[in-house]
Order: sequence, then C-alpha cells, then structure tokens
Amino acid sequence: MALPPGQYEVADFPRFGLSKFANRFPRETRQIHLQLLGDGGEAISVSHELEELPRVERTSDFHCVTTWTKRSLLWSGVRFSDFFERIVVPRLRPRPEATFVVLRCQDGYRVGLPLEDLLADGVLLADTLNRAPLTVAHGAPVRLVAPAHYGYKNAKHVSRIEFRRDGRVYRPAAFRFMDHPRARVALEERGRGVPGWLLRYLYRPLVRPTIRRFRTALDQHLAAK
Ligand SMILES: Nc1nc2c(c(=O)[nH]1)N[C@H]1C(S)=C(S)[C@@H](COP(=O)(O)O)O[C@H]1N2
Ligand SMILES: [Mo]
Repeated sequence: MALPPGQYEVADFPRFGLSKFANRFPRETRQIHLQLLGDGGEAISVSHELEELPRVERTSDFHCVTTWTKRSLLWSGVRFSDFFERIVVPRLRPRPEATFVVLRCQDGYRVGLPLEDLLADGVLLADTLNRAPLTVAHGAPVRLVAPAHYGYKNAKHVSRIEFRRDGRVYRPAAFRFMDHPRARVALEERGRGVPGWLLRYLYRPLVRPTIRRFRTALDQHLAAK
C-alpha cells in the first residue's frame, strides 16, 4: 500500500510531540485510571473495568502530522466502541447531544475528536505495543490509537475522557491552526485553515530536532528515576 499524501517512512518509532511536552511525564505508568465526565454531573472513575472488555490486537501504520510514518505497529487493548457502549453509556449516561470527545492526559496534553471518529473500526484504547506493555515513550499506561487520524489525535497517558455537546470547551495543546477538528490522514487534514500540502514543508524541518529533544528528555527522565 502506498503511503498517504505527503508522508515518508521511518525505520524507528520515535517518542514525539509538541516540544513543550518533551519534559513532561506521566506519574502513573502501570495502573490505568480514567476519569469520565459528561456535561454537568460528577466525574466517574474507571480502572479495572477495562479488563472485562474483549482484548483485541490491531496492526496499523502511525502517521505524524510532521510527515513521518511508522508502518505496521501491533497494538492491543480494547476497542473504543466497546468501551463506549459497555462502560461509558451505562455508567456515565452521556446525553445523545454529547457528540464531541476531549481526551486529557497525565502530561497536560489534551485533544478532541468527534465521537463518531472514535467509534470507528480500528480505534483502540491500547495498553501494549508489539506485545509488550506500553512504555513511557509511547503512552503508558494507556493511549488512544486512531490510525485514520494524525498522530496528534492519538493521545498518550490518557487520564480523563469528556463527552461534550460542544467542541469549543477545550483549548488545543497547540496553536489553533495546528489542530484540525478531525485530522484525517487520507484527506491530508493536517491543520485548520491552512492547506495540508503547505504544512508539510513547514513541519518537515522540525522532525529531527524534535526527535532529538524528546530522546534527550526521556534519557534524563529515566536516569533520574
Ligand atoms: N499525552 C500526549 N499525547 C500525545 C503527544 C504528547 O505530547 N503528549 N504528542 C502527540 C503527537 S504530535 C504524536 S506524533 C504522537 C507521538 O506518539 P509517540 O510518542 O508514541 O510516537 O503522540 C501524540 N499524543
Ligand atoms: Mo505528531
């Protein structure tokens, strides 16, 4: 299969993100704790309940908006759709109008997607990569894997999931133009109000320095532990 428009293949799967998150790390990397929140009402805590959902494995390519793609990653975890139908709906009872989902992360990162995109086939809350528990580099203890969407929608270290009526409740972690509401890779929806092909050229020079920065930060973090 050809790569999506504007992407090139890399050999290694780097730890990556916005520079300001390079030095931020999750506190809890083993046990999954998720807070669920609707519009109004109190947050609900979910932890071992996820273990009751069917475990699935999925192989997918991972496409960062800055144009690198890592092919054939093997993730396992639970389908977001099972999580929604079997945990969120009965326990949180979100309103039918709550069609927008905000994911917040232990490192302060946050991102939103339409609920419909999260219910699609192949979207996981994953806790293993290539048959090993997720490491700090790749989202321990649990991350979103939504392969049809750019990497920046694939939230790592997820700690809170909000089901909202209005997508405007969250402030993107990046500049607004960098956060497309859906960010579908096949349509090259890299950003908002700026053509995808233009962003390719703006982002590409950032790849190597960003990888280096994230690697140095992780090495320091692990050495200090
Ligand atoms: N919590 C959190 N999730 C995040 C990020 C981040 O900095 N923090 N960066 C995003 C971006 S831009 C990308 S490309 C992917 C990178 O995932 P990786 O570090 O596993 O390669 O995570 C996404 N999810
Ligand atoms: Mo990214």
